[in-house]
Amino acid sequence: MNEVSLKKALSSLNIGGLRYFDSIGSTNDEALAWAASGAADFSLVIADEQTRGRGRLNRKWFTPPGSALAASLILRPNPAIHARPSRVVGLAALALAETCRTFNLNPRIKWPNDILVNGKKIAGILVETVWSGAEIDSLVIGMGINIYKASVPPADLLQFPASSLEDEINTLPPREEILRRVFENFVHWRAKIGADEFISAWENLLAFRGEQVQIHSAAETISGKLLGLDLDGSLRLLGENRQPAVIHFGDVSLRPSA
Ligand code: BT5
Repeated sequence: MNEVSLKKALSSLNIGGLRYFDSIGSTNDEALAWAASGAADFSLVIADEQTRGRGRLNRKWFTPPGSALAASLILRPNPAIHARPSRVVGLAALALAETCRTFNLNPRIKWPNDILVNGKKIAGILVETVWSGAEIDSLVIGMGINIYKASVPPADLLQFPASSLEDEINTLPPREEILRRVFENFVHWRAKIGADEFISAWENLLAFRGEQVQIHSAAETISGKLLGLDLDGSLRLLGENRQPAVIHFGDVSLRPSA
């Protein structure tokens, strides 16, 4: 993978710009700085290796060289995204899940930001915002996808089991081709982000739907049956006392109840 092969693979998409790195700290950090200095809509930062890849809550994201995809996409919000910016994590999740489906896999979205295949995490999403006063200037959508087996971190670094595309399917296309599929799906769903169909497609892919789950945050743990999504992408649960509960995005993690 290099800048030339990426530009060629992505040539049918209307990308705003591309910065490719053999090695970088974090593609999201580079994209946040580029967005703040005026990057065009749909500009991409892609790296072969990340040395300081980030998850949420300053957790680490493992991206060893030659094994994974680490990409950050800069979005300039349109009116539909300004109206419901919290749907953007769903946009990335749908694009990644539908890419897995092109390999005949049966992906699930572990709300809010993980893609599971056969119950194991294969990709993660980190959405960050560049503000202009109280307005969103741009969104940076970081996506890490485990392609080859070497991308899967050792089990002692994980709170949740992980896998790679290579572990799940027989024949893998080049990484550039996988990225092209991700961004094609992204373009498809971005055009529908304001529609009800968007929420139902996202909801239909949720992991643990209809099952008992626990939502952990620093402040509390909430248990309930996972029902689906609200219009802003918040998670709807039926609490143990049969009271409905709505979980907003934030630093929460979802686990199936033991
Ligand atoms: C995420 O965080 O899942 C978001 C990951 C986003 C990574 C992309 S790569 C491109 C862009 N640039 C960045 O710097 N970041 C983004 P979270 O839900 O907090 O999960 C993090 C946890 O996942 C870690 O604490 C590990 O337990 C586990 N983990 C780390 N690397 C992993 C990997 N390659 N595959 C599966 N799990 C991993």
